[in-house]
Amino acid sequence: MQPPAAAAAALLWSLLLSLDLLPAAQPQPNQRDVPKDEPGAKKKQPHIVFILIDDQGFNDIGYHNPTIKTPTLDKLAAEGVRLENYYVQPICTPSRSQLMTGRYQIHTGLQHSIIRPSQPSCLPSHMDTLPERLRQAGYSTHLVGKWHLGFYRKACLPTRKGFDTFFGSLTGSVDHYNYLSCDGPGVCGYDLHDGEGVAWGQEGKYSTTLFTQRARKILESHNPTEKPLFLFLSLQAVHTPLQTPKSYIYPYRDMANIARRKLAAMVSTVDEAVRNVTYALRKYGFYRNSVIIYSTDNGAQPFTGGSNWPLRGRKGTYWEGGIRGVAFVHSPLLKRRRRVSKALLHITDWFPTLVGLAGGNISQSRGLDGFDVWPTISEGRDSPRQEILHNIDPLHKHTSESLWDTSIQAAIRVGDWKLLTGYPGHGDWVPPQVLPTLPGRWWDLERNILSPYKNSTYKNIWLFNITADPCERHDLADQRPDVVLQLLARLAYYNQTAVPVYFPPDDPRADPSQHEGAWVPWVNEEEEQEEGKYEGVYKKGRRTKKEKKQRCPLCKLQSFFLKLNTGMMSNRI
Ligand SMILES: *[C@@H]1O[C@H](CO)[C@@H](O)[C@H](O)[C@H]1NC(C)=O
Ligand SMILES: *[C@@H]1O[C@H](CO)[C@@H](O)[C@H](O)[C@H]1NC(C)=O
Ligand SMILES: *[C@@H]1O[C@H](CO)[C@@H](O)[C@H](O)[C@H]1NC(C)=O
Ligand SMILES: *[C@@H]1O[C@H](CO)[C@@H](O)[C@H](O)[C@H]1NC(C)=O
Ligand SMILES: *[C@@H]1O[C@H](CO)[C@@H](O)[C@H](O)[C@H]1NC(C)=O
Ligand SMILES: [Ca+2]
Repeated sequence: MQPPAAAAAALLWSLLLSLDLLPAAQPQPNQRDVPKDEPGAKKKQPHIVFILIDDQGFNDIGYHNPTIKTPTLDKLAAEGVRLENYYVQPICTPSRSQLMTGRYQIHTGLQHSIIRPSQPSCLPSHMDTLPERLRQAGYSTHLVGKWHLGFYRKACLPTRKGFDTFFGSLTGSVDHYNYLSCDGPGVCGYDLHDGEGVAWGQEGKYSTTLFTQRARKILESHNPTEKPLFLFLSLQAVHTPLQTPKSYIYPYRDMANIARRKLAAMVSTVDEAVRNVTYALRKYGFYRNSVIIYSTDNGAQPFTGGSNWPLRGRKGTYWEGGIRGVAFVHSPLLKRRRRVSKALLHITDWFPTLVGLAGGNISQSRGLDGFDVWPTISEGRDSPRQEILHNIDPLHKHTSESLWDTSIQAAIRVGDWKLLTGYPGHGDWVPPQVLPTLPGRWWDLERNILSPYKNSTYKNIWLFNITADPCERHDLADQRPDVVLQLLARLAYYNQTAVPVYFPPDDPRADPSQHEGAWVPWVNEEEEQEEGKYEGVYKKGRRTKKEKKQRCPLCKLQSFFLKLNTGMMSNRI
């Protein structure tokens, strides 16, 4: 039996389809013209410092949770504009791809999951990037830290995608001290790069400190009056492995849960890094003409110390805990400071917003999904954004469903309303872990007993008024089939504009053992473009793990649940 709303929706839907009455076919009002203010008045180009944190949860910052000590971040946010209705994507590559391109994943082919180290995939070759547009506007552009947008060929590297310089890692999950990154058992390599070469010999230096030092060097050696600067500081913190110098853990010694203690310490290290960067901005003469943006890339993973409480869900899910991001803007150029903004904003908005601030030209950037939201952030004007397509992932689908494809994982926000279809990921509310030791895996197992898989009558549609119910506790799908239909129609509209998913299988030539132990591009520029080869084809491509012998009777059950659970949210994401 289907839930009534789903059944009703399915019925109405097929009716609409047969009558060809879909609003999807009509032009849509989502894209608004943004009036250009003060034409002719050439503004001074501000220095732009974008600080992206990896996996910092909603409850992992001092101003949301005083047990986390972030005095610098709290102060910068309080003096600037805190973004409290701001959205990112639920995992790394998707968020980063949207930041760099200003486009939704349905328009880049990156709808499905992350780019794993061995996958021959990266940003679409024809698509312009934020740093390219800023460079075109006269900026000097630098990436320090994590890329995670593919590197199988040189044309994918940050230095070929608009950055003058790059110092950092190419893959998604790197050890903070030895810079090793693994893609499955035994497939490990060194992943720290300077420009297009491997930056050997940095073992033992803690990533957050190393990257902050590089950021300071860039500021020190750049003349702020000569050329505007775009610094993208993309820290590996607070992603696993949970590592940080001991001195930062000490203040949290009373925190009983060890993972939480370490994560809190990592956040405090980030706080100090941001203090150092802002200090350098002042010292070297950038600050007065600068815009500092601080943002997480996705929600936290509660099993490794993070917390999105009281929001529902976690990293890798389309519940608010996965996508409602911690962020603020700090700048002496803000017209109305010391504010909390409740305007609906999304990570794709930075592209047009920052190119706009830079006095650049986006008329050649076709199909942007972001909006210039500077007047919203700076002056408190209404957001031009009324909707967010959180995603449509046709490869993430329940099997053998006869409903219209509400079995496909998709999520959309329209005004107050949010609709989720398919399997949105685990929807538990996870309070911060306070017990000293609660084995993550068993805890996971316990939660998974409620897994919707294997239940032929699982739910496919949820509807929430996020404004009234940010924690997603009151599903209104049954009460408001009319709204469900409207939002399904919006999904169908977006789906018409989608490109096929690009998710190629692993390429064994990527193995670092064939490249002196480092993760580096492995496809020659002369070789034919891989892009397009795997369009729309669902190939998991992961190396088949050697089956471990079952040592205990419960292991089978445990690994079954683990498999279900880690489909798209393994620690490596
Ligand atoms: C901040 O700067 C101080 C002084 O140079 C340095 O000791 C510390 O390691 C830096 N912190 C980080 C996180 O980079
Ligand atoms: C932006 O670029 C387009 C196309 O190259 C050009 O026609 C237009 O004049 C440019 N606009 C500005 C403000 O430079
Ligand atoms: C989305 O569009 C594709 C390509 O046109 C189509 O094959 C697919 O069925 C659509 N998805 C849904 C859920 O309608
Ligand atoms: C399947 O899911 C539905 C809806 O969530 C629930 O009411 C039902 O009890 C579940 N059935 C089983 C066998 O778990
Ligand atoms: C959502 O809830 C808010 C707060 O209760 C309310 O003001 C708003 O009208 C609701 N939105 C819709 C579309 O019903
Ligand atoms: Ca992340």
